[in-house]
Amino acid sequence: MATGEFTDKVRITIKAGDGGDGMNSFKAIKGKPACGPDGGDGGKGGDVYFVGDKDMNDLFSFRFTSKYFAEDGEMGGSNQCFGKSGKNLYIKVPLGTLVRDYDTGRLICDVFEDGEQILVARGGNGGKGNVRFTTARRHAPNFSQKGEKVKPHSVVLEMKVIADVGLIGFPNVGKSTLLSKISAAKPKIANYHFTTLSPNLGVVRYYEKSFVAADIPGLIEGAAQGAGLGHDFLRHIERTRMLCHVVDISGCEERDPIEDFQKINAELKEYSEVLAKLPQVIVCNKCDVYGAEENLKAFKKKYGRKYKIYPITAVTGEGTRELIEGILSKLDELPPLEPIRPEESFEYTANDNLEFSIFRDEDGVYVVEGGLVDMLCRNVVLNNPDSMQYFQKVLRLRGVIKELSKMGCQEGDTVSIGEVEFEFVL
Ligand SMILES: Nc1nc2c(ncn2[C@@H]2O[C@H](COP(=O)(O)OP(=O)(O)OP(=O)(O)O)[C@@H](O)[C@H]2O)c(=O)[nH]1
Ligand SMILES: [Mg+2]
Repeated sequence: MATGEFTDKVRITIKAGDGGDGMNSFKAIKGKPACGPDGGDGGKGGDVYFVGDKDMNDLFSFRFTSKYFAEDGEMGGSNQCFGKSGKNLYIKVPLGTLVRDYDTGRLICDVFEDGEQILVARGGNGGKGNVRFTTARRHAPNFSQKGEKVKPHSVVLEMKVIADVGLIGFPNVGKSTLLSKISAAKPKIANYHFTTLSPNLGVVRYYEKSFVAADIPGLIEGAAQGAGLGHDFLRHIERTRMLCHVVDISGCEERDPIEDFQKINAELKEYSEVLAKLPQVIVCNKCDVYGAEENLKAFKKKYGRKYKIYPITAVTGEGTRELIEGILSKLDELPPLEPIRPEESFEYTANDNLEFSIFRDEDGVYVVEGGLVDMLCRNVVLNNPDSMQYFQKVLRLRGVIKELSKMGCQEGDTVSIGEVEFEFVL
């Protein structure tokens, strides 16, 4: 969603660096024919990390750049020189950013702490230079290995504010005024609905204790279905430990505070069980307005036993001290917020896909495709017997041969795998 300049969900493409190719070269000494092999290894590709940054408030900056690629490794050199590794890429995101794979929706990580670095895509390994293929039998290998190529991946970044307390209530009830009184935050305050258009965070300090409060845009009836600005912002209070429900007790907008309170709770419930279950304290604001006293009495009578109720006047700050103390003691009873851990740790790598598929083309050739083929192409050198042996072994182990037979492939039929074409032998 993007409201004004606030962006809390974006899709970007990330890619770790490719590994550099290994070098295939021979020592050159003036006046002599080529001597021994001396091709060095290619460098490793750079990794991609996400890094938590407490000073970022949203994902706005990602609207201008959608591709984030780490540097590739350099090719190996002659004289056994290693290729330089590609530089890692560190992508800064606000705290509370969930990273998901775009295609599968799978959660990759939750960037939760300031400075936390999470590896999400591993750079490809460099290929080996020809010098590394020297054996007792093979003195002059005339081939080298290619670097591992890695694929780009589409990921979705979704930010959910992390705060101890979420301030909720109808528009214009004084949520932002309250936040500005109890913290150093300077949210926009005005006498009309939907003054606040994106979440504001404020740190509330009280002697040696503190907590973070989040002020979100006002909610209205139907918010859970998207009325007003509500729905999209409700998720920003899902990662809070408790809610501070602000009610305009003066009823100055011809509204009934009790009804207001019930309507908002109904919206929370409709949006998610998580929100409905969060502990709440009630703030009855605008106690300075004529008529507030009477409403407060009725409100306390109805809810005084079930909830802690704090009458305040946010504009003057009256009653806020008791409120802060009340919130702090409630927070003491509640567990701390925890990051959402993916079921299994996961990162993109060059070998994350060794699958294959086979189809028969119009000439009757069996064509094998997929990640497995890419891997084979990198490691197999045509016309080299050792290499071809390895190739056949992999085909057998990975079930390619079995699958070909199953499809009716017979001795003598042509099979095509990457650059290799051969006659099928069982
Ligand atoms: N009389 C009186 N007015 C108040 C009090 N607190 C806030 N207001 C006024 O109420 C109006 C709305 O205040 P905001 O803090 O912007 O309200 P909000 O709940 O953040 O509103 P939205 O961001 O639109 O949801 C402003 O004109 C404030 O000056 C109070 O304690 N007493
Ligand atoms: Mg506001």
